Amino acid sequence: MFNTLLIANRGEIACRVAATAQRLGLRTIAVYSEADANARHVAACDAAIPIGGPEPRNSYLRGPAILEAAKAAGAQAVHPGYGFLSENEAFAQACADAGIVFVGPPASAIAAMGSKSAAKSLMEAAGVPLVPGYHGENQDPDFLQAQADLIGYPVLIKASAGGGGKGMRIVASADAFREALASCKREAAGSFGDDKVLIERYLQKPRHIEIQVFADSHGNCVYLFERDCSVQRRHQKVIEEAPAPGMTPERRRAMGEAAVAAARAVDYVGAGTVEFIAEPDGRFYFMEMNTRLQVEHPVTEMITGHDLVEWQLRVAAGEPLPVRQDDLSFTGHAIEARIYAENPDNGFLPSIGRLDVLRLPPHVAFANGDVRIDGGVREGDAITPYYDPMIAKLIVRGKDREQARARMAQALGELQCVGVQTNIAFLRRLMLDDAFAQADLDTGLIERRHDSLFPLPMPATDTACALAMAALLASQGEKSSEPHQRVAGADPWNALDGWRVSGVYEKTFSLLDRGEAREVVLRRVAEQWSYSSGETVLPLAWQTEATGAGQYLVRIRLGDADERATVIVRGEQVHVYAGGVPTLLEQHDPLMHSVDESSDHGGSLTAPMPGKIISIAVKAGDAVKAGDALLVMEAMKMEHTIQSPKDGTVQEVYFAVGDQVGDGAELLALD
Ligand code: MV4
Repeated sequence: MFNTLLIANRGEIACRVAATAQRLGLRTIAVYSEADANARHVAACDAAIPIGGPEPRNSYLRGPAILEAAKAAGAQAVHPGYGFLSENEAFAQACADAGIVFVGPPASAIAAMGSKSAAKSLMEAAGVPLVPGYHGENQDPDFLQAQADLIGYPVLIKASAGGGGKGMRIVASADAFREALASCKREAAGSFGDDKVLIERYLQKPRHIEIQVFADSHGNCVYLFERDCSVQRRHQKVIEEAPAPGMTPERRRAMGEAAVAAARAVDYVGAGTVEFIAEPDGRFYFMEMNTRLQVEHPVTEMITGHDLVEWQLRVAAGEPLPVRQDDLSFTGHAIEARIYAENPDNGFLPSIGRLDVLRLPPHVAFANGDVRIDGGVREGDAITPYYDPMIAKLIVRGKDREQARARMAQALGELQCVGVQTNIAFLRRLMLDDAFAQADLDTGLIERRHDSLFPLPMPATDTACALAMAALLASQGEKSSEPHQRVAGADPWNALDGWRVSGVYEKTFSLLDRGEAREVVLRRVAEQWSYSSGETVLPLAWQTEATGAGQYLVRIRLGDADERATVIVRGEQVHVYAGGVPTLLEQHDPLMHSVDESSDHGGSLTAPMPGKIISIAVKAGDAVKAGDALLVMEAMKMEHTIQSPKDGTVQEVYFAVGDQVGDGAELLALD
């Protein structure tokens, strides 16, 4: 085994790799960009080397600078993580040429899987099942049309050099083929510099099932079963699980053996994933091979009990695989949810900002090995526009899918994250969704279930309002409704304005709930407290305990119901974490500004992050309504729709399709 490992990545995967490397006694070297000088992965490693500016192309994508860092640090090996240089053939080769071990497959295997059509030919020769179609050299439109007619419609035209859903066209019938072909070739030439396409039968309700494979440099290759990653949104995985629901032992073996054949066909070494697309009846076809460790590898680790990063390091050091196929088995069920700083109610736009509060397991219940968190950021860190806005991966295990799903829903309900918007509540709804619960999985699940996954926001409950009120009282020195628990010597009534001193004490709290004003009133008549909001009047008792700056553990009895919550008061915001559903309320001074004003975004609209304009839906003079799509930006490999914040008329659009825009750039003017 080597003694020094350079980790050519950042965030959770860099932390993940560092943890295993350190357990094995290796010295770990981080590299970092200017944006990451104080990042968690830098702190996690034994030493760190700066490699350039915040943009990936100036740092984490600079192969030569990273190799120099490895040499300077005396590292014998480089782990590329995922993304960045992990599937970069030139970097893998440059490492090999420099005598430094690239923890991944040989450059030749990366190259062999890089082209879709070449990979399909290799797989065909290796006996791996392919979607019926044509992936040859002949690109004559008449010939391709004839192939499509033979396959039968609908067909899918795919750019050979494409990936991640780019450069694909569904063609429903023969008369639409020519135009779709021309358009797909135009996009492929523009996006990939290569207009070669292939034609496949289009599968209508596909599942994404992938097989984890592992090969060593001694000719051994095994599969570690499957992961189901069907729950995706715009080709971004949202939930991954293992094993795949409904998988039979026979099909598991057939897919595993096909995946091993695929790996062997390219002389694979290390961790790899063979992706299949599966039909509802279980038939499966090779899609592509990812020549790296994947984001979702923890679900495989949870059910097999093997540390895949340890295997990677051992294999890279020339050791044989620790087990043979027959030694491998799995137990239970694991689910991973990707927790992102993004806003599900606005096209999943990344939410940039500081993570003021981040409470992840093990503070949640059952943190006993059945819950795992792979995180890349700490409380107080910033989510920047430069990198993928993933906060953490939450992975849970249960004895079966039902238990894992219930635990995931519970754990998601207990996460506390203040400062940026997150997809946590969305993920929890997904866990509780009927189609997901019944494992009715396919790549269209999120769209199909849109109405139940994006419910109209409900008004805050009286319980949540009372909990918020109790925390606000605590922040003003009124810790409990029990008189004897008041701080000795302090006169709480002085701390509170708005009390009437005539036997009846009364205080009104003006709150904003989803932008709407809501008044809740606390009253005391004799020794009896009450909460009222609208028509509701209920007896109230409360008890609080400060657990951090602006953070309270609150217990209330409202009517005859007991409830407890963590409440975080941050500026005007009051975050109530109770009963699995977080509620955000805001303190609102009705004299300071009207509700209308506070929801008015003014006349301009700015870019929420740096990126490229890829389409514009409006022009000067167009009337738009709040929520209308105005333009689409691409940033961090994802598309983001910019919506109108209000009804109005477009005055001017300042950019054109293809323009690069900076963070905060004014995009258009609305009257
Ligand atoms: C397909 C398909 C249906 N039929 N191929 C999308 C990304 C690319 N790697 C392969 N993809 C697909 N190929 C045929 N013949 C549907 C998809 C597809 C998809 C595949 C896996 C996971 C999510 C997906 C979402 C939309 C479309």
